[in-house]
Amino acid sequence: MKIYINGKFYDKDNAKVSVFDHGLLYGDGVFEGIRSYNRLVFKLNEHIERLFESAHSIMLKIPLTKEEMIKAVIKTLKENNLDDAYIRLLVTRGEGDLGLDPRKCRAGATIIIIADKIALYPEKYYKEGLEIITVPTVRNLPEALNPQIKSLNYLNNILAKIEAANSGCEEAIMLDSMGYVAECTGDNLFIVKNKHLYTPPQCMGTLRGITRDSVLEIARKNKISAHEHVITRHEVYISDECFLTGTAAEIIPVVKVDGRLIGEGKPGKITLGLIKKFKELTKVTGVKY
Ligand code: PXG
Repeated sequence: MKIYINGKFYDKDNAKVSVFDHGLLYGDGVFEGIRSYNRLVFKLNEHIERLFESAHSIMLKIPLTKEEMIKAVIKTLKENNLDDAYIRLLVTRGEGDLGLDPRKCRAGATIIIIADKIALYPEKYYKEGLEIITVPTVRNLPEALNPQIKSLNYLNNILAKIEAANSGCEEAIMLDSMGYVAECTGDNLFIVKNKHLYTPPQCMGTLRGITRDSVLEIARKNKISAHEHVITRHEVYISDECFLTGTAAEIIPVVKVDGRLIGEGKPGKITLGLIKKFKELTKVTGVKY
């Protein structure tokens, strides 16, 4: 495996950053998780756009242009010769001192790109569906650390993941401070009711997921009415179908929430149709390498 750090490639054992990097000391940085299928990078421009938006919001200057960043991702993929890959792109605040003041990070940002293979959940869950629960840890307040910023500080989500694991579940529903469904720890949530698709709007402490947007696009193209609407736990419990979306997870059906069976307790028809269309889309769209 060849890992890109600030323009150079390193083997896994030699790919290292300073212990004074503020990405490590404070989670001060931003990231993206991207996938390629069949030598096509899915929604690369959208991921780069979101990375630069996250960086702009936290006043982190990325020392590459968007075009240069795209080239760096493509170069890393070519170097690793993977047909299907998961790409983790990180920009940290860089090396500073032990104080949290980012102005001390004089050397500028560190850019790291790792391309590898991952399957987020065991294959059986894609066929049979996941059981998930709502956890006590609420999603970060947009007024504090906006979930739209894909920052390296993922403790909010990790705490929720721990709570899910403690209850024997793979994923957790996180609510916003008002008690509405925000999202899961690394995925967006959708429900289907009476053939209509619903997902929480991005202002509800929800990341505007790129897979989420692809699903909304596929739904609208296939004449499935799709709505960005606030969702309560009750509405999830009484939904006909439920599924999660994310670059790492792709689209995964949910069949049980907080002990309540969803629909007939197996992956729903609309969910399976969307999975099929999403797979078709990933095979033919993207930036080639
Ligand atoms: N919500 C959150 C909080 C996320 O982190 C998504 C939704 C889905 O967004 P995309 O754009 O990917 O459709 C994410 C992204 C992991 C992992 O290892 C998960 C994500 C990113 C990086 C790693 O579980 N999910």
